[in-house]
Amino acid sequence: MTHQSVGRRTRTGRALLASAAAVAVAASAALLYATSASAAESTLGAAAAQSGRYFGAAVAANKLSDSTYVNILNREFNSVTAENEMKLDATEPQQNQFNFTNGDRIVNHAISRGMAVRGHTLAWHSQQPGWMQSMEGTALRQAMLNHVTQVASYYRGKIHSWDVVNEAFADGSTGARRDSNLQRTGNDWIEAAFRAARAADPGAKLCYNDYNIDNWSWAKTQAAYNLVRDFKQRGVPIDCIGLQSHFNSGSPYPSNYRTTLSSFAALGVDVQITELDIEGSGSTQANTYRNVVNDCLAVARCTGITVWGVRDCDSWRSGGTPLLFECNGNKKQAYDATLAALNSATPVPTTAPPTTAPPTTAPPTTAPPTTAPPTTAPPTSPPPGGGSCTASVISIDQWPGGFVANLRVTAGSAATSSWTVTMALPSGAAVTNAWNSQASGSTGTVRFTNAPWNGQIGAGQSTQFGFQGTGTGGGMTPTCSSS
Ligand code: G2I
Repeated sequence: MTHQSVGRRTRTGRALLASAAAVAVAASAALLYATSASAAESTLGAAAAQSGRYFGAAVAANKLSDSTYVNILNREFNSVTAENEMKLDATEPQQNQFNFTNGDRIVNHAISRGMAVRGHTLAWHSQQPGWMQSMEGTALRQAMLNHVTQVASYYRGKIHSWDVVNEAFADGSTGARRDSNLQRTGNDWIEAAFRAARAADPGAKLCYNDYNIDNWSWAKTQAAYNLVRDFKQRGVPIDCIGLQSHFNSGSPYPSNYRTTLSSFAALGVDVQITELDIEGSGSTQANTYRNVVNDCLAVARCTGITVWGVRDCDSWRSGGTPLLFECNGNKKQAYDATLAALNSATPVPTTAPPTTAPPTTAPPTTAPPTTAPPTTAPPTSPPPGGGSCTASVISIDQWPGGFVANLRVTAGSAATSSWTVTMALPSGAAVTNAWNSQASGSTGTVRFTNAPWNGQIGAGQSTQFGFQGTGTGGGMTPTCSSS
C-alpha cells in the first residue's frame, strides 16, 4: 500500500496530455464488456465495470488543483458527483442569474476523462440561496420549477443521473414529509420537479435521494418506498432511488440493507448508493464496506456506488475517517475490501447483449404489441437495418479546431439491452473522447456502443451520449442498431 508513483509525475502540458489520454484509454478499456472473466481489476472503477456498474466519488472543485487528490480520482473512479457545486445556492445565487462555473469545472474534468456525472441536486430544502429561503407559495413553486428547468437544460446530455429531489422526508417514526418552504407549496412539489426535470433532460435518469432510508424497517424508508411506488403507478417519471448511506454509530449499516435494495429495485427503478461513507477504521470498517458492495452486487438493478469524497480528510465527517484513502493518498483496508468485493462480482459476459436474448423472452409473453408501441413507434421512424433504435445528432458545439457533439438514442417499439451507433465522421475529424458510450475507431466510420449503465432503454424512451472531436463536426448521419 505504497503511495502511487503516478502522483509525482511531472506536470508538463505534454505529460498531462499523455496522462489524460492514457487515463481515457484505460477508462475505455475498463468500461468495455470484454474484460476477461473474473479478471482481478486493480482500480475501483474498472472492477465495478466488470459487472456493468460504476464506482464514483463526490468531488469538490477547489480540490482539483491538489495532485494527490486528482491522481486518485482519475485512477480509481469512473463517475463523479459535485459535492456542492450544482446545488441551488451555487447555481442560482441571484434569482434567474445562473452560475455554472464550478459545476462546469467538475463536469469538464469528468467528461474529458470518460467519467459519468451524477447531478446533485435540483430541489432541496437546504443550501437554498438567500432569495429562495425567504420565498413561499406560488412564487416559490415557480422559482423552483424554473431552477429545475434551467439547470437540467444547461447540463442536458452530460448528466447520467440527477438527484431531482433531495431529503424530502422527515426523520423519526412518522414517515411524514419534512416541513420546508418547498413542502408548503403543496404535496405535489416533488412530482412537479420530476416532470420538469424529464422535460428538460429526457436522457438523464431521475432519482429521489435521501439519507436514513437504508434500514428496511424504518418509517422513513417505507415513506420513500411508497413515494416511488406511487410515482410508478401513476406514471410520474422516476428512474432511480438514491440511498445516501452515511453510516455511523447513530445510523449503522443495517443487516436488512439488501432487502431494502431489492425491494426498491422490484418497483422497477435503478438503485444507486449515492453518498456512501462508513465511520470507523480497520477491519470493522472494511467489513462494512465489503457488506455494502456485496449487497449491491446481489441486486441486479443496484447499478453503482458513489463514496462521499476521496480521502478521509476530504470528508464532511473527516473526524470519523469514513472513506477509502488516507490523507496522504494511501489505500486503507476498507479500499482493499471494496476492491476485492467488486472483483468477486459475476462479470457481464463478453458478448452479453446477444446472449441474454431479451427478444426470445419478454416480448412474446408481455405482449408489447398490444399496448402503446403500435400506435406510436412505427409511424415515427422505421428502424434502420432491422434494429429497434434510432439515433440523431442533438447539438454540435464547434470552435476553431474542435467540437463537441451530443446525440440521442431512442428505442423503438421494443426495449433495448444494448445499442451501437455507427456514423461517418467528416474528413479530417477525429474522436478524442466520448462519454456515456464507448467509441471504437476515431476517424472515418466510428462506432459508439452503450456504456455499462445505459444499454437498457425502455420502448420509446431515449438516452444521450456525446463525444469530443478535433476538426470540424457536422453533416453526420448516425444509424443505430440494438439488441
Ligand atoms: O451533509 C452531507 C451530505 C448529505 N446529503 C446531501 C449532501 O449534499 C450533503 O453534502 C454536504 C457536503 O458534503 C458539505 O460540504 O452538504 C453540506 C451542506 O449541507 C456541505 O457543507 C457545506 C458547509 O455547510 C458550508 O459551510 C461550506 O461552505 O460545504 C460548503 C462548501 O465547503
